[in-house]
This record gives sequence, structure tokens and C-alpha cells, in this order.
Amino acid sequence: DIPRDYNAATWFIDRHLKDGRADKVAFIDADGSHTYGQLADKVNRAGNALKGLGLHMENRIAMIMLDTVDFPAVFWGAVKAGIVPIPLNTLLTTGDYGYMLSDSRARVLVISEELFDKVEPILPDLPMLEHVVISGKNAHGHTLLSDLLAKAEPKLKTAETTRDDVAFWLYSSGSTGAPKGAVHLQRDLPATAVHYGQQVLGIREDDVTYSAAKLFFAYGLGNGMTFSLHVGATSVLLKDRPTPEAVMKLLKDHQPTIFYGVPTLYGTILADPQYRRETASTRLRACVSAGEALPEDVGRRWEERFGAAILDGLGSTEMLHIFLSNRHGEVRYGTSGKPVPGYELKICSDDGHEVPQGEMGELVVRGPSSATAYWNQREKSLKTFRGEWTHTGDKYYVDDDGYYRYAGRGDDMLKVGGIWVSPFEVEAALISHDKVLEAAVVGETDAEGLVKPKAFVVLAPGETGSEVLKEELQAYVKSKLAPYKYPRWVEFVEALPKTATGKIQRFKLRGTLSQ
Ligand code: 3SK
Repeated sequence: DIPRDYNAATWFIDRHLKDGRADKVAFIDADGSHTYGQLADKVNRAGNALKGLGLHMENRIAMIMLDTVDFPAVFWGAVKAGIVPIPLNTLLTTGDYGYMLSDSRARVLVISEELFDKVEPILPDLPMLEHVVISGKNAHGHTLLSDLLAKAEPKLKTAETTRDDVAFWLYSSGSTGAPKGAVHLQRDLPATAVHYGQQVLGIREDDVTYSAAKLFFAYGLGNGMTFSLHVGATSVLLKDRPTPEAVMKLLKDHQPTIFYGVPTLYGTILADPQYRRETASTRLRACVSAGEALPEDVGRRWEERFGAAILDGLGSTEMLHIFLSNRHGEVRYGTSGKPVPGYELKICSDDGHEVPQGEMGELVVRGPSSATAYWNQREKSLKTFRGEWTHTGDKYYVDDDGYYRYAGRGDDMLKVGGIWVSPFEVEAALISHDKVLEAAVVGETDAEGLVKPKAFVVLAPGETGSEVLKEELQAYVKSKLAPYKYPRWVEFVEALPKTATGKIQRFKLRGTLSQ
């Protein structure tokens, strides 16, 4: 139970000093190891540095930061001072940053030196932005974070916040429209760390974790930062892009016990037969997947080859982390598992009524980490946050054993011959074929004006698209699913369009019929 007077930094940062973890390693990044004691010092200095720039409680700062220890230092320094950090996706365009910086009215931007070029052209157009602070060595004419930290006081008074104060925001990308700032409270981080991190994943103090999803994603923020800080574990951070090569090297070098990935990464690693448990981490005891539903076949093959099951789950930026998940010892691949303790789920029809078990509908969730609203977006907030219930926009049904099965985004479903077809089901069938790496399925209109599935296929390395292969894949899907679900068209592509969080943007593939 979280007391009314509460600041999350007391629990996630300062408690470790009292609990004797000052010398324990909290983070490992490109510069080496950082203990809990060093982290607490850096957090205090960061909070004081922000106050020294003229920031007060409830002011906002934007963070466009790669995964190094500077990220948790700035994030927690702000939270401890009652200032609201807004981590932004580091992969966005200048235009996206212009929108988010002006929408959020951040007064300070902390940015990694490598990313500065992306914001430089828009700085003159951001009147609310007073300071740019650079993490790294090249100040680009602004202020270096390292200089501010060196000069700042190492003691910081914790701001007198309550559990219901705004702690941080995260922008939610969605498949259409402008990004929306999801407003999260001080109470939200401990809720996800307890309910998912401890009660489902079972993270412990002796774990060493690595998340391929970066800290700026809601998924990565919990995986790579708050879950390990919650139990006093160690998290390895990778600044670079999580290519299969980089990830496998990190797993080999640091031997983590928990690995958090996304389906595409699991699939790409599996496509290279040289990778196996012995070339990765022999200590791996749990793997996690989220971002999009994990194809059944990928889960099975990973477990066989790497000797650790993947817990596939569903979360959202709005709910902060995973609220529906598979459990150790009860994994059912091809499903998102069962509700995480502390969260209640309903499957609803379009008119908002709960549907009988087995029927498909929209997944709606109630739980302790829901954002309060989208900043400055009244209509969108009203549609998503309805009283205690948050609408996910995901279609699900519950099978006879109580496992939740993903059936696509509400707007991605296709009706073929009057029957709903989940593009995900057809994709999963395609991906289980040896020659297929990734697939996306959308509805296309045929000569009769009827909607039929069309597949975009990324082939496994070394494979080449051909008419013969197209027919082979069509026959294969027909043999695995109800025949009406097979893709009438198959297009071979180099890559699929995806959101920053790895979700396939099927809307970008619609209307591209080129038989
Ligand atoms: O996409 C997901 O499944 C997810 C999981 C955890 C946190 C955030 C997100 C978007």
C-alpha cells in the first residue's frame, strides 16, 4: 500500500542506501559499472542541477536520451525534485520533436550528444524551452550535463509530493494521429514493479537483466530501470541499436538472467542457426516479449534453442506496463496468458457490454497504473479513459482454459465472406513456415469488391521470392487454417512498416494491391 505522502525516488533510489546496497551495482553501461551509492549521488546532483536552472515542482523537462546511466540519473533527479520528466523516443524525426516539445511545454531538454542534430533546427521555434543540456562530451554550444552535475550539491531534499502527483509522462504513438502525452502519477511505477515485475516475472535481487527495448518506451522503462531498482538487482544498458549481433554479444559478455525482447528480435535471432544458449547467456532463466503478440512458433523454437521460456504479455503506454501475461510453468504460446494480479480485464462489444467467454471484443482493463489522461487531448482522453476502465483498442477473446488470445487491433480485423479474420492468425501461420521471417496481413478488395487477406512477407535470409514460393505459402496457410483465411495475394518485401514500439503499421500497407 502506497502512503498518501509519497515520492517514488525514496523507494526506488534512496532506500538502497539504508538497505546496505550502496556498493552493489545498479547499472552497467558503456562506461562501466555504477553502484546504487553512485546512482543516488548522481540523482541528487541532477535534481539540484535542474533546480539550479530555475525549475520548480511540476515544471516539465523533455529527455531525448540514449540508454546510459545518465538516463536514470536525470529521470529520478527530476522525480525526486517534483519536476516532471518526459522521456521521448530517440528514433523520431525533427518534426516529431517539434510537436512534442511544444505540446509538452518542456522548459529544459536533456539530450544525448549523438541526437542533438535532430533538434537543432527547431530550437529557435520553441519559446517555452529555456535550456538545452547535453549528455556526452560535445556541448554543441549548450551546457554539458557532466558540468552541471560536477557543480551541483550532492544532497537533495525530496519534494513533498503525494502518490497522486504527476510523476512523468510518456508519449503514446498509436497507429494514426499525433502522439498523445499519457500522464502518469507517482503511484504508477511501484504498482507495475510489484504486480508484474515481482508477482509475475519473479525478479529478484540477484538478477542481472537486459532489455532490448530502450528506456524511453514504457516497456523498456519498467524492464531496464524500475523493475531492477525495485528489488535491488542489476540492469545492463546498451546505448547502441539492439541488432541481433549487439544483443548476442551483450548476452554473452554479461550473462544476464532475465532478457526482455520483442517478437521481431526473437524471430531474427532464431533465423541465424549459430545462435543458441551456449553462445548467449547460460544463466538465462526468464525471457519476456511484448510490443506485439509473439507468434506461437517463435516462442516454441526460442525455448528449445535457448532453454528459457518466453513470457509473452500485453501492456500499453497508457497502463505503463504489462497487465496481461503468461506465467512461469504455465506458458501457452500463441496466447497473451491471463490477467496480471491487481488488474481486471473485460472483453466488450462495440456498445460497451461484456461478451460471453469465447466471443471476440475489445479488451478493456482496470488497474493501479493507468494514466490519468492524455495531456491537452480531451476527446481522445474521454474515449480511452472511461472512469476506472481503460480501453485498449485491441481485439481479444478468452479460450476455454481462460487464456487471452490476441485477434488484432480493432481496426485491423477483416471480414472475409462475412466472417471475422484476424490478420494476426494468418501472419502467425505464415511465420511458422521455414522460409518466412516476418509477415503482415491486411484486407484488400478483389475484383468483386469483396475483402480478402493480402500478405506482405519478409523472407528469411538467403530466400528469394517467386511465383512458386507464393503458391507454396498459400497452400501452406490453407493447410494450417480454415481455407478461407489464406492470403489471395502475397507480396515479398524487404521490411515491414512499424511504429517506434515495433507494432506493424498495417494501415500503411492497405490499398497497395499490385497483383
Ligand atoms: O506493447 C506492449 O505490449 C507494451 C508493454 C509494456 C509496456 C508498454 C507497452 C506498449
